[in-house]
Amino acid sequence: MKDRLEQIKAEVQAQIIAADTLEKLNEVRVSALGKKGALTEVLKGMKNVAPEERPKIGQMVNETRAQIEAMLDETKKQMETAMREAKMKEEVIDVTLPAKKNQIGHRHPNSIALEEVERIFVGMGYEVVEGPEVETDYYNFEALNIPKGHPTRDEQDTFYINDEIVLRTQTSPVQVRVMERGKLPIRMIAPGRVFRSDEVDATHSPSFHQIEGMVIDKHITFADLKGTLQEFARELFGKETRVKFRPHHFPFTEPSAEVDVSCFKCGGKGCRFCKGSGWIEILGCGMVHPKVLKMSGIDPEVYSGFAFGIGLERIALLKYEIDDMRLLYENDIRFLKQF
Ligand code: 2U9
Repeated sequence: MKDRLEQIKAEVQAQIIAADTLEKLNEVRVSALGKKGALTEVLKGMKNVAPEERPKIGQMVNETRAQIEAMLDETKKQMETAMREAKMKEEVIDVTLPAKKNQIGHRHPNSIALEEVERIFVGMGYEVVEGPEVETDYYNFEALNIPKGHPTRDEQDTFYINDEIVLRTQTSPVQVRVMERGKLPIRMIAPGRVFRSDEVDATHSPSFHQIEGMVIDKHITFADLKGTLQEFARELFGKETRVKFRPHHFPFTEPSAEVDVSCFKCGGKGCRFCKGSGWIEILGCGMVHPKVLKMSGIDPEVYSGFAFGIGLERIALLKYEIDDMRLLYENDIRFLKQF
């Protein structure tokens, strides 16, 4: 019996040495001392031992159990100490190392330009309204006097979800929705992302941003439009800025115009920036077409209004003298940090 106990002790000791994790050590404890363990087997065999031998054998089993428990406890303690030391070593902080610099983001030139434009119009009493980027054909085209087959549908070719659902080509649908609400007068700007199926180059992108504006009230005239945009241009490009309205055509406004500002680099004398002309084109505008008013439930005999559209990227490129629109979409922090 003594030999058997010595044998068990040796086997368990070997298992303890082989155990390299706390989990494995615990498995050794269970297999050695548990209900189905080797020592319990020995105790179960006591019934075959002569009664006078039993106390002695019982004592030997208890001693072996105590020795095994001591080995297990000692090994567990050593393992825990080793693990703690390894963790401390791993997590050691070298206070002499230079601190990591926090990378702070930067506002995008588009955002800076948009905030500037919003500030100017909010200062004139305009409301900022947003709307969906995925629109129906009706709101994006029909309600703006661009029926199916109209040539403007080619210029503003877009991405079709299906025959009736499109990615908006302009933010004008936002104005249509506001007009339909029927609450007049209206004085609003609608900034947001728009889409056109254009190839990417230095001045085009299939996704860009616009800020459109609209005023509708009784007795609104082209003079109101001129005064408003003149004031806007002065605020954005400087007090000396002059504006020039060139006749143009849009299906949703009549009459329509494109607006140039005097070059803020040379004051209008002509330089490389304005390609020698002294003028820079910044936006399109016009009086809201009576058909457009009528379609959204506004009586053109009583109310009139003006509207304008500005390409946000164009403003950002001009203001910050960036010569390639693609830079605005690359999110290179070295570029963005300059503004
Ligand atoms: C309604 C009625 C009229 C919005 C307008 C323009 C002129 C215009 C261009 C500017 C640069 C588009 O991003 S761009 O290429 N836009 O020239 N937009 S008038 O007129 C409206 C809008 C809504 C109900």
